[in-house]
Amino acid sequence: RSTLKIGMIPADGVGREVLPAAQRAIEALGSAIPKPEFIPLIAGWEEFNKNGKALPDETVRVLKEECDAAMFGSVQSPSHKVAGYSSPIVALRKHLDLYANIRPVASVPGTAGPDVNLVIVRENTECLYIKKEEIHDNADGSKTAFATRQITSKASERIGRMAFELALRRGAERAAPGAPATFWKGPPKVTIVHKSNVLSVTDGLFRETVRAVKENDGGRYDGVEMNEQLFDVAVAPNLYGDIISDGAAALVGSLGLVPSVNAGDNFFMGEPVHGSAPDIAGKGIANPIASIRSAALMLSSMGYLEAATRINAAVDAVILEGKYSTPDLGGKSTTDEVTEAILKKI
Ligand code: NAD
Ligand code: K
Ligand code: MN
Repeated sequence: RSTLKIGMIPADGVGREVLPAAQRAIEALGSAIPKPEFIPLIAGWEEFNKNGKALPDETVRVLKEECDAAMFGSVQSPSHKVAGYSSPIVALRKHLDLYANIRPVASVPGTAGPDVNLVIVRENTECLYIKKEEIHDNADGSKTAFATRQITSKASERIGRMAFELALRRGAERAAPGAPATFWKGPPKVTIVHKSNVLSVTDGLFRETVRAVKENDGGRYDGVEMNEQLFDVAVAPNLYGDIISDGAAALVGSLGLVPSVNAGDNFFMGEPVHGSAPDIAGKGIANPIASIRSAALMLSSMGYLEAATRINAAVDAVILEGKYSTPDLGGKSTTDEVTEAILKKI
C-alpha cells in the first residue's frame, strides 16, 4: 500500500471538534504509515434536517469503493421518533459489516484512580438494536410496548471468536520483551457478559455459543482462561456492551477518554465511544483523547502497531504530565491545546 485512504465522517456536535484532532495525530506519524489521504464524508442529524437522509448513499459508496479505513465522530439522535430518521452509525455498521465494536478502557499507570485495563467486545449488529418494536392498545385503555431481542448463534460465534483472538493478542503483547506494565497480571481471560439466569433462551444461546468457541477450538485457546466475571476481555451482546462500557468509562475518569473501533473482517472504523455531547458542543473544550486513541486503534487493527503505540504513548505522556487537560478531567485546557501537546510528543 502506498497511500492510506481514510474516510472522515465527523457527523454532529463534538464529533466535528474531535475528529480533526484524530486526523492531525495520524498526519503527525509521518513515514510510520503509508501516506494518509483523508476523504471528508457526510452523515448525521443535521444532514437529515437539510437533505432528508441521515446517511447519504454517496457516503456509503465512497467508504465501500474508495476507502481503506474510516473514522467516525458522533451522531446526535433525537430522543423521540422522527419519521424517516434512523441512526447513521447503526446503519453504517450494518452496511460495512462491522460486527464488533472493540472498546479498550485503561487507566494510565502512575495516575490517580482505580487501576483499569480491560477491553469490551460489543456485538454490533443485533440484540435490541434490530429495532423491532410494537405497541398495543389494551382493553382497559392502557398501552403495552414490546421490543424483540434477537440473538443468533452466527453473530454470537463470530463475536466470540473476535474476543478470543483479541485475548490471544493481548496476552502476546503483555508477554513481549519490553512491554509496558499493565494491571492485568494473569493469563488472558475472556468473560462472557450475560443474564442467562433470567433470559435463559436469548442470553443462554449467546453464552453457550461463545463457550463452544473455546471448547471446539482444537486447543487453540487453551492458554486463554474463560469465566463469567472479573474481566480482561469482556464479550457482550449489543446492549449490555454499550452499558458496561459507559460504566467502565467512569472508572477511568471520563467518556472523553474511551476509544473504540468498529471492526469487521476487512474494514475498520475508529470512533470515540461518546456521543455528540450537546452540553459542551461548540465550546472548543471537548476532550480529543477518545478520538485520537480511536485513530490509534484503527491503525493497530490494520496492523500498524508501531504507529498506534506512538500515538498512545504520546497520549499517556500528556495525561501523566497533567499540564494539559480538558474540563471533563478537571482541567482548563481547550481541545486544541491538548491536541497540540499530544502532537508534539508524537
Ligand atoms: P454523550 O456521550 O454525548 O455525553 C455524555 C456526557 O459525557 C456529557 O456530559 C458530555 O459532555 C460528556 N462527554 C462526551 N464526550 C466528551 C468529550 N469528548 N469530552 C468531554 N466530555 C465529553 O451522551 P448523551 O448525552 O447520552 O447523548 C448525546 C447525543 O449523542 C444523543 O443525541 C445521542 O443519541 C448521541 N450519541 C451518539 C453516539 C454515537 O455517535 N455513536 C453514542 C452515544 C450517544
Ligand atoms: K461516537
Ligand atoms: Mn453508547
